[in-house]
Amino acid sequence: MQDYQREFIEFAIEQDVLRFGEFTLKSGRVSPYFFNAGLFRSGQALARLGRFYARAIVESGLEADVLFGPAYKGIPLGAVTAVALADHHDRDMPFTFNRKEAKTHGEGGSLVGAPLEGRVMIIDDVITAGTAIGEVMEIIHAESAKAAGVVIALDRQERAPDGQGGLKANSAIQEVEARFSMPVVSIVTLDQVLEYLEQYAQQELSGHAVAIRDYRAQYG
Ligand code: OMP
Repeated sequence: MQDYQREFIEFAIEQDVLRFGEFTLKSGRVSPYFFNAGLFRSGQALARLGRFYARAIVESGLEADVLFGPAYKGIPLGAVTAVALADHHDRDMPFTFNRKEAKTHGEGGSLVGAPLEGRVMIIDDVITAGTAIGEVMEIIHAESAKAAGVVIALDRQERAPDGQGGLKANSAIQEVEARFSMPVVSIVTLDQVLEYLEQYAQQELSGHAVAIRDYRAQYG
């Protein structure tokens, strides 16, 4: 794990974004941890978050023509990433987001910002089963654009629920990569969160690693 990844995990815990307990996921699974990106909620936290996303993009070597932040949570994430790429990496990339409901007056349509064309880099929060990303791909394909990849904060490294994808031995992310022929890049993975809890965290936090390992054995 690189230093910036360890710093990101510390930052997420400090901001209460990464929490431990009992959480029911969109997929119905009951998870011993949850990552709520909506709790990065001050100017300073968002600025710092953008720098982590930008760093992950630069480290990945992924190239694209436009950044896309899917509604709702991807909108601020995409915006802060675009700002950080410009401010810290000298990359001034076009940025687009979508509305969930298409507007029928004024500028019309459901896309706002730069045209969604060429290679699109999707900025999102978390992929668990890969359901949300399927919807985003429909928007990109409707514009005849091509997905360059997805950048997320946390890869939960879970299997897709039965009945989705088909390659059951693979993780939901591997299925997303195979189905849409694009890479998924994350700032951190669950393995790195576990490594952090087991090697760097205070005792009151390191205890959560046991429950997470059990969960991973079941769904990972
Ligand atoms: P999938 O659509 O199943 O890949 O789940 C991704 C979505 O689940 C995210 O966009 C969130 O809305 C939500 N989620 C989190 O935000 N954090 C988590 O730790 C877990 C989930 C989840 O419900 O799986």
